[in-house]
Amino acid sequence: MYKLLSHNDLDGVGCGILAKLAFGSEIKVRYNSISSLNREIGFYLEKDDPSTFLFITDLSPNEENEKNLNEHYQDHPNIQLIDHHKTALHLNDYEWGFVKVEGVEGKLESATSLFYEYLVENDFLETKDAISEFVELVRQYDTWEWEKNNNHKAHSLNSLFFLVSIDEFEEMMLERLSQSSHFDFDEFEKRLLHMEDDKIERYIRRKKREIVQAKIGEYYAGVVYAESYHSELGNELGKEFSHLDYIAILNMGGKRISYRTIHDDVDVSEIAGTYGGGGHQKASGSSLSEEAYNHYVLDTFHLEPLREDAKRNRYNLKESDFGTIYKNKSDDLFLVYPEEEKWVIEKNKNRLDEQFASFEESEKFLKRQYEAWLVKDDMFVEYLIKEINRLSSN
Ligand SMILES: [Mn+2]
Repeated sequence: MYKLLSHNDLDGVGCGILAKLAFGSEIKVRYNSISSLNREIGFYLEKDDPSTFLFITDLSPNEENEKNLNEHYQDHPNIQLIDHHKTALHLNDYEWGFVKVEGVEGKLESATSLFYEYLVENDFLETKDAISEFVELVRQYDTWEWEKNNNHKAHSLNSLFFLVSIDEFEEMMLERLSQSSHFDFDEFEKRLLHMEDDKIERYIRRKKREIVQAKIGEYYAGVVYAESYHSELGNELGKEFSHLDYIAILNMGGKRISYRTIHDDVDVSEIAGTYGGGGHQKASGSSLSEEAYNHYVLDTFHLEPLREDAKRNRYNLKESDFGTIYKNKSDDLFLVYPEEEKWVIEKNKNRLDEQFASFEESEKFLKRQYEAWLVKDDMFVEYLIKEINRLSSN
């Protein structure tokens, strides 16, 4: 018998689907959240027949289970862990661990792509176009390469994953992958996915107007309430407000927090760890403990939302030699401009002491300290006219 413990997201379930294609009724598959994996590993070690071959994909055990699994492996070498998260690289020290973040030419791996290779190499599964195409869509979604490649099909696959239950999704995909020569959506799904896309877009637009900024510990966080689309939100809000270190997404009903960052130098698994949670460098979660409640809810409840930068400007542009104008909620006006190889900021015509090596740094400072946003062209023009009038009357 085989058993697979995998993550409950698209990449994790992708592994489960491949496992079922390869082993059929010979494999038992259990999908887990990051936190429930260790309970399942404990269950395997205590209750399952020790001859059961265990796969773990897209997730990694805690330190204690890492030891327990290794002990088990000494007597029963029937464990294979396959993961692609940087945070799991230390598991490569074990014979049963295989963790690879990047493949050739910097291609980012996913658990599904690694597991597919493993199954094919070990003759558990034969390659087939439909399966390879499915695996590639999962990989692109999980690594967000789809966005760079503008591969909307990958995003749609994840939307479909959330539109139905995991069981239904598994069943649909198993049928499609075993019967079709190429992977595609049918006409009904395409229409449904189109509507779903619009819905996600509207949802994100609304959340952009609700997010508040808070300094929590040493980090600047964006705090927003949302029950759905956490990956999309984390990514979109992270890019819109890139001066923030990370986005905290609060699910009040579920009493959970998701932490997402788009930055390589912020590790949100550490932040989740301070509230008893965990996860990966760019995506993690914790429960909403009393301490977390105080930091993220109580201390931020009175705050006004951040404002987005003006989008369709032709004159008030970032990194302009003429200067760029920002405003904050107290109606202070800021001018950012280059001066002798540095970038400087004026606040209501008074020069701030700080100097910056790049425009990005000056803007980050401005947004962190003052929650300022890029104003629309009409305000920029108004400012210029006032300046000209002032200069000509002198
Ligand atoms: Mn993954």
